[in-house]
Order: sequence, then C-alpha cells, then structure tokens
Amino acid sequence: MSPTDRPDRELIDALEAAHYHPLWTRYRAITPMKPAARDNPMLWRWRDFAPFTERAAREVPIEDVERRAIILAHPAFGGATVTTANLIAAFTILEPGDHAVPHRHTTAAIRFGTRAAGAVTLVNGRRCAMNEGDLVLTPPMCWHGHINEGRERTVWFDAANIPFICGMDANFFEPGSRGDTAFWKVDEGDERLYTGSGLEALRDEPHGLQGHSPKFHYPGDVTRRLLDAMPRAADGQRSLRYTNPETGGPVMATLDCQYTRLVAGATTRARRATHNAVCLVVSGDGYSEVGDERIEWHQHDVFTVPHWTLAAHTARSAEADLFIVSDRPVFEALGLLRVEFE
Ligand code: GTQ
Ligand code: FE2
Repeated sequence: MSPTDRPDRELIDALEAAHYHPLWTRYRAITPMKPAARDNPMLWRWRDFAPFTERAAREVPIEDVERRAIILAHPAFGGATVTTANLIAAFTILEPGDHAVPHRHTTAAIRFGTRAAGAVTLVNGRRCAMNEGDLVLTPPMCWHGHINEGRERTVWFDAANIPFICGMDANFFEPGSRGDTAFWKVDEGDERLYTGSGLEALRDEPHGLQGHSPKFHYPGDVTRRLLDAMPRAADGQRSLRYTNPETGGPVMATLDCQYTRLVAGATTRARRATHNAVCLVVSGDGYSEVGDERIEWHQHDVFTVPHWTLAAHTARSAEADLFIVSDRPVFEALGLLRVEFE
C-alpha cells in the first residue's frame, strides 16, 4: 500500500513496527461473525481402508506394534494429523499375540470395538474386553495398554482429542516399561463396581470425583439392549449418551460419546452445533446431508460433522446405528455450546 492509502497509515506502520496492532484495521478478522470450520465434511470408506489393515499388519515391523494405528487425516489441516477440529479418529490393528507397551497421556481417548473380539484393553489395572460395540475409555493420565489374545486379527475404532490438547500445549506423555509383566496380570478389578446401572457401592470416604467416569468399559450388549427398549423420538431416532455414573455428565471432561439408531424412511432434524463430531457407522447403510454434501455410508465407514455445519441423517437399511464422539463437553464447560435446529 502507498503511504497515503489512508490518513492513519504512518501511525499504523509505527504501531506495527513497535509490536502493536490497531484493532480498527483488524476487528473483522479477529472477531468473525460466526464459526467457520476449516474442514468440509469428509467420509473415509471402510471398503477403501480395509486393504491398509492387511498391509499394516504385514508391513509394520513388530517393534512398532505399540502404535499400529492408522489415523484418518483431513487434508484441510495442511498435513497436520487432524480428522476434524480438535479430534483424531483412527483404526488400530492387532495381530494375534501383539501387545502394546503401556503408557499414559493427558489426551483423552476412547476405543470402540468394530472387529475386536479377542482383544483386551487394560486401563489402570482393569481388564476390559473389546467385544462388538464395546466402548472403552482411556481417560487422561490413566495407564493403558492392549493385547490381542485371540486367533484372529482385530480392528477397533479409536478417537482422541490430541489436536485440542496439543493446541493448548498441554500434552504430557509417559511411556511405561516394556518388561512390566505385572501390568498384564489383572482381572476386571473395580470395573465390577460399575456394572449395575442405578446401583453404587456404598462407602464412607467422599467420592473422588475425577473429571472422568470411574467406569471405563461400556459393553455393547448393554448399549443395544437399552436401545431396543427406548422409544423413538419424533424424528425416528433413538439416541443414548454414555454417562459418568457418579455425575450423569459426560464420560470425560473433554469428550462425549453418543449412540444413535436410525430407522429407514425418517430423517433426523437438521442440526448444527459449535462442537465437532466424528461418526462411526456401527451397522447398516444410509446417508447424511452434512453442509452442502451428501455422504453415502456403509458399515464401518467414518465421517465427520465439523462444527457449525448442518447435519441430518437417514437410514437406507431398516435400521442403522451410529457411534458418535465429540468435543462437546469442552464447549459446555466454557459456556460456548450453541445448538440450532433448522
Ligand atoms: O492406542 O493408546 O490412535 O495413545 C492415538 C493415541 C491410539 C493408543 C491412537 C494413542 C493410542
Ligand atoms: Fe494412548
């Protein structure tokens, strides 16, 4: 710009040279009218992904097996390892006998069993089986590792808020020791205390409310039984939320998990929210209108609903089940949650 493009040009230049920014030239950029997700909605098809599970199992050296996860990376984030804002989603592949070195981190993560029967995740000294539709939490700073004790390759879906925690530069990571055999020699342990819905062990000491659920393992058969019993909402869906049994709140301070069953012939109300979501197709076929895009999905496909993007879902099969993980509790806790229906 020429020095005379505006009367205050010399002042602006002087301010900038001294590390000040005038608000009057920047307010539009620094106070946007509404959220604008960097990423368009994206689908990762299981059909396209499946060959990579085969290749990862064969080609990734055994010493790297502690991390044989393949993350779904949206190109809108310029090469950063991000699925949608704040979140990553991945599939973890284990060959029979593979086990991961235990570790812990401040990132919150979940796993959801897709083809994982025979695998086990250990969380803070509790054995959590990974059957069809099982949700396992690995809350912040809880030790976790996993092993495939079966005879078949296992694959599960996982999600974590690595981009959020790294954006805050609040990630701590502690590796466990490779030779820690005691880590693996545990049973369900205190997980048994949380298997009776509506029942709680009576104790004298105060509850150590931890910012995450004391229950780590949410078996798929229990989820499906509750859904079978639930009435349909006006738009046909049945949706449940996984909760912290001590508070009724989200399972972790920064991640929320939901399970939705759609019926053919009904479309959910178009909805947008300030938080981000990743949807795993647990079963069935259907399509979702997300923003300007129509996403056709099938079993074990994964798609995103970026923040402030309208989304409506429709089953093509008689029923279709979606597992949805989001960063909603962050927005809720900070007074930033906004939800609108079209
Ligand atoms: O297996 O604990 O996909 O720490 C990303 C981070 C999996 C895990 C991921 C993790 C893990
Ligand atoms: Fe981890």
